[in-house]
Amino acid sequence: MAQEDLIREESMTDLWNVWYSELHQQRAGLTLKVKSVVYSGQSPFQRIDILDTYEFGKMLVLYGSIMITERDEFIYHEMISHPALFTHPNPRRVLVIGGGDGGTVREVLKHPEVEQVTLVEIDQMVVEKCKEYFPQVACQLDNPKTRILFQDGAKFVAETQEKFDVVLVDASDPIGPAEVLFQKKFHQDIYNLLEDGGIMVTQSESPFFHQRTLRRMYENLQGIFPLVKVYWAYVPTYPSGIWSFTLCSKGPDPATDFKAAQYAELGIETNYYNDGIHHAAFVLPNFVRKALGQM
Ligand code: SPD
Repeated sequence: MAQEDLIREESMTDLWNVWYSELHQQRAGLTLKVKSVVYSGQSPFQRIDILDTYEFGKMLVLYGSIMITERDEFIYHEMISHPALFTHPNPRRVLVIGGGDGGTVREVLKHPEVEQVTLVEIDQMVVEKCKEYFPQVACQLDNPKTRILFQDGAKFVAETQEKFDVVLVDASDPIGPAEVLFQKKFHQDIYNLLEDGGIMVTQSESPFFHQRTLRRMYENLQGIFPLVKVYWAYVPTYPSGIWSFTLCSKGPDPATDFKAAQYAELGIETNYYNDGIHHAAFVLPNFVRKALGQM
């Protein structure tokens, strides 16, 4: 083991012995040592905490669930964005539902053909606090190509007359204000506002801990879209570490329509996603295939 990987014993003078624990299924969990509490408050929708941790840097916690940490947010945000954007032939208009931290918008705007990204976030306070405490994540929220609407995402997709090429559902968990973002009616409304050949990606929880949620979403989405594919990424601070996304398409297939030349030419800066991961992420372990009823 490299010397720098060894954690030194904390000295006895370290009296700030505060830990954050997130329980998963009430029977397991993740525990992180906290340096300081940066912010704690209550928005009209949820409790918001920002903690500085030794191992993962600053961390945004909504209603007691970790949303982002400075150290690993890039994985989730790259993986919810680039597989769809390097599959759609010309993603000019992109809609992001949720994602008030701005990480998904940051990744979307690495694609020069995107003319406008619309972020629909229900909780204005999340955007304000992330601009203040996570400037490296929220860095594209003031980009002229970014339009932010503080609205209920489900209401927006049900009522808008606008059309989009790509929709990314960067939801929190299926409890509280985000529960509706996991339901069939919401996904049908997204199908309706997608242009021909449009693509939606939704985060679909942990394939280890949340198999019923994932299976139910997968089956509902198969009833709506002609092509539905689950893929995954490793996110250390999410329950179980393995996290799923579900890509739904009216036409383009991430396996056969990957824009390899454009990927090579663009040379975007990423730390997880690359052309190999684009394909590998769709290869599912057997326990996930079984959970989806594929074997
Ligand atoms: N249990 C954590 C699920 C979080 C998924 N969304 C994160 C939002 C980051 N933009």
